[in-house]
Amino acid sequence: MHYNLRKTVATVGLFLVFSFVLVLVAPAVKVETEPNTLVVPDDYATIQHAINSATPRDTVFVRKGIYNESLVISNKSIQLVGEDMNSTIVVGNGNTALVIQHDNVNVTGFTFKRPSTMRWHRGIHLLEVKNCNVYGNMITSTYYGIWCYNSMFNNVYENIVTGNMAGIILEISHNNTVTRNYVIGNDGQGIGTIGADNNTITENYVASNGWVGICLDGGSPNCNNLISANVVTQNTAVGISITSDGSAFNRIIGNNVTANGDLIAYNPSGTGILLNIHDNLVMDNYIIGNQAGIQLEYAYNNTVYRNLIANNTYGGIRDRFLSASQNIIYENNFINNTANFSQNVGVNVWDVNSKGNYWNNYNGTDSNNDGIGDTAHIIAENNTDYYPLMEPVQIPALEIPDTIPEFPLWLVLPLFFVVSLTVFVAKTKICHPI
Ligand SMILES: [Ca+2]
Repeated sequence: MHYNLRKTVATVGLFLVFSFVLVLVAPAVKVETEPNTLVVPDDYATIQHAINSATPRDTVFVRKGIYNESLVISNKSIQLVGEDMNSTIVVGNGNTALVIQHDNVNVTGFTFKRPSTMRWHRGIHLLEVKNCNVYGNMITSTYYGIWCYNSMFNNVYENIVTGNMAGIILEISHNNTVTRNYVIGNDGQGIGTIGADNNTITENYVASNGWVGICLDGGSPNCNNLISANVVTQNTAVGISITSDGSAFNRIIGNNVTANGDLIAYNPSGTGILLNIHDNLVMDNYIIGNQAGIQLEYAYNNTVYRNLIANNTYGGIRDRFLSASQNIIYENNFINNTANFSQNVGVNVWDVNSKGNYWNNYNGTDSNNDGIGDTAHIIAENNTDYYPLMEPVQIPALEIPDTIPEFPLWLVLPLFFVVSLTVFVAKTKICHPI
């Protein structure tokens, strides 16, 4: 009897305790609320305060103004939206204007700048994140404009990145897209990758950068990247460069690569496309009016197929160190280059399946009218096109959008000239320190 009573009391007690625990736990079950919009400076005096107060999926909306803050988004997925790109300005007062350290963050509508006193400063730093979107911003006067580090599946698009030391850098970052950005007048490289694979760099306007337009280098291998449908023009040394050891299986397709390399003072590196590696594909590009069209340096097993290579002043293809070999170069149009091919002792292949290249200086005949010249075209020692084409190859038209919708050319062109002047002044200062 006593035993049963005790058992009953124990059971009832347990039930009460359990119920109590349930009541305690119930309020902790999260109810998904509608996302809110936090307005700066109406609701919060600083952007960082609003970020700190936001809950996931909220929008922090920032009105026009100049904000001297360095921002960190570290623990939640939010939208950070500026009222107007040109007049919602964040002047970062730390090393970085904005650090994103959480997945699924979107940032748009700002100008990010460096304070005049700070040199080693970054605009937007994506640090170990996924699925973030950075679009419709201007980043200017920083050291790295946009720096993705150890980040994947992010989209960087339709930004204006100008007057920085380097424009957009992907470091140990994979599967990102960099699309329709204006990358103009940066001191060093426009877009660069360092140990980065499987990224897509497409439809960008990459002009007048002080060294290389699009640079796959950084001393680490960069593999399986796609560089397509970009306009790459008037970069001081090189338009598109793949140079780091082990960089393979990258595809450079359908780009407009014009007037790269300093066309006034001879630059030994000056070229439209520079390859210093192996097993990459260069296809359907318009490579016109550069110093050299394509420069090969110790490059081997690359395929150069169906490009228009015209009016380049230091060779259509140039083998700078007499070192390129086993590259497969076929069905290209070589037209009016100062030398269609210069300096070679390595053995390269100039025809595939009985089809070579079109050479505007080939003088042979075609007695059977099959479109292939009767005699081989001797290019250089160890380099012969055995099947020179009588007519130019049909190369697909470039599929490059005329303008980025958000930034029509009437807005960008004046900016471009201002930036060119600024870069020139900045360089003058560096060259002649007081
Ligand atoms: Ca023939």
